[in-house]
Amino acid sequence: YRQGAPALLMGRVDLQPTETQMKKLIPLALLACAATLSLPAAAQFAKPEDAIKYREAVMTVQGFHLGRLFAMAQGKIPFDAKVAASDAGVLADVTRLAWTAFLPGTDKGKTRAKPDIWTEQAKFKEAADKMQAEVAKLDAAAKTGNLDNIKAAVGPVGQSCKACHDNFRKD
Ligand code: ASC
Repeated sequence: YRQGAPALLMGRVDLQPTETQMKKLIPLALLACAATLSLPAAAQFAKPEDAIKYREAVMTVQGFHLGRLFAMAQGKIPFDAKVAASDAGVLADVTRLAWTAFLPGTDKGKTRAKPDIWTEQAKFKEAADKMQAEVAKLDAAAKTGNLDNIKAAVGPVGQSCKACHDNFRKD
């Protein structure tokens, strides 16, 4: 900022000093991320309720962005290619998050999570992987900017959500 701002004030658009500073920070930022990811998952949640709240928040965000893609695919709201691409990109990122929050012991209390998540772990992981694979296809479809491609890809994502909910969520 200190080096970049005067350059801007002098009418130059060269932001190289700021970029250089940013680049120096990248390895540090990556280290910080890696350190966080390598912590035991449990250390990220002080209480079981926190893990439950976290995964429900992730589901809410997923539902919002998928819901908007469905609304566009079904013609309920106008199609906006940029919004659709952004929604699918958000989904591709956010659908990675909930899994660390399905900790053993978090099937108790205010949750609709079924014990099967922990007793049928391979099946649960398979459902999770399927959903993420379908989301990856939706992301690729949305990046084409073509509504027909999105229409074809959004259904299988919804089905993969539903399959997991049917098997692993209490109603
Ligand atoms: C959604 C959403 C889900 C799935 C599921 C599909 O938009 O929030 O959980 O699709 O309802 O059947």
